[in-house]
Amino acid sequence: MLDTIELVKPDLDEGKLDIEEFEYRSEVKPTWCPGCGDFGILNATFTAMKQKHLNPKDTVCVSGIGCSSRFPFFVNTYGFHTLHGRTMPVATGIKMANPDLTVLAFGGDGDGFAIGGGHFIHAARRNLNITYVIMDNSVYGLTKGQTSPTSRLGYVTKTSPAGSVDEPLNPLVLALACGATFVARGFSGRPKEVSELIIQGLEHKGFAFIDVFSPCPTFNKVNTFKYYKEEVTALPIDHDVTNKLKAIEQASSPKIVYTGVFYKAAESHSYEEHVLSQRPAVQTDANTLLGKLFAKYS
Ligand SMILES: Cc1ncc(C[n+]2csc(CCOP(=O)(O)OP(=O)(O)O)c2C)c(N)n1
Ligand code: SF4
Repeated sequence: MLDTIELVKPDLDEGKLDIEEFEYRSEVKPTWCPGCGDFGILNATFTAMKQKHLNPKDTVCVSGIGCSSRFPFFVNTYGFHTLHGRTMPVATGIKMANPDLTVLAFGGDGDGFAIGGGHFIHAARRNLNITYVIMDNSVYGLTKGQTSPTSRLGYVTKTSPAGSVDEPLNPLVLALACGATFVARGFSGRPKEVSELIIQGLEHKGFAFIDVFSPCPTFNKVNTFKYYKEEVTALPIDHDVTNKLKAIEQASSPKIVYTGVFYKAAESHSYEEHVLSQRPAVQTDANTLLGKLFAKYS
C-alpha cells in the first residue's frame, strides 16, 4: 500500500439539500421504447440522488453512446454524453480536474465492455472515486440488436443467425479481477434494490461498479423481465462482502444468479488521493491546470 493523503469524502447527508425526486428529472423526456429496463434504473437513480441530497450543481452524469447512454439528457445535473466507449476517460478527467464533484457514469454493456473494455479495466484498477452503472441488456440496442460481450452463447441475431459463438464475459468477475473496490449487481425490475445499490456506491470511496440487468424488450427476446424475475436471487444475508474470493465464487455461480453487494474492500484509497499525495514530488507551474489543482488541495 502506498503512503497517501486522505481526502475526506464530503458527507452528502450534511448539506441536507432537500430536493424532491422530480426535480432531478430534466425537461427532456426519455426516448427509450415503452417497457425498456432503463426506465427502472433512471427512477432508481432519482431516488438515490434525493436520499443522498445530491446538489445538481456538484454532480456530473457521464455516458458513452447507446440507448442507455442517453441517460445524462434526462437528469437535471451536469452531464457529458461522450464518444462510444470513452465514458471512463472522460469521467476520469472530470474527477481529477475537480475531485469535489460527485461523478456518476452510465452506459451499456457494449459501451463499457466492448469498445470501452480497455478503459474499464484501468478505471477499476486505479480505484477512481466514481460510481459506474452498467445498464446491461446483453445486446446492442441502439444499433438494432447485435450481440454484445454479455450475450449468451448461441444467441441469435440478424448478424449471428446461426447463434453467437462467443462465450459471454462475466462483468462482476472482470471488475473484481481488475481491482474494483465495490462490486454489485441489480435488476431494473427491482428499482428499490437498485437505488440502494447506487446509494452504497455513492457512499463508497473508490471505484463503485454496479451491473444492472436491464431488459431490452425490442431486441432481446431471451433476457426478458420474466426471465430475470425467475432467475435472480438476493445474495445470502451472511455473505461476507470483504471476502473477494467468495465474491468471485458467488458471481460465477453457474446455478444461481445473485444480486446485491458482492464485494466492498475493507480499506480503499482512491486514485485522487494517490495522485494528490505525490504533490511535493512533482514540479508544478502554478499557471497550469495541475498547478492550480495542487494549490487548491494543498
Ligand atoms: C466508434 C463507434 N463505433 C460504433 C458505433 C455504433 N454504436 C453505437 S451504440 C453501439 C452499441 C450500443 O450498445 P450498448 O453500449 O450495449 O448500449 P445499448 O444501446 O444497448 O443501451 C454501437 C456499436 C459508434 N457510435 N461509434
Ligand atoms: S432498443 Fe432496447 S435498449 Fe434501446 S430503448 Fe428500446 S428497449 Fe431500450
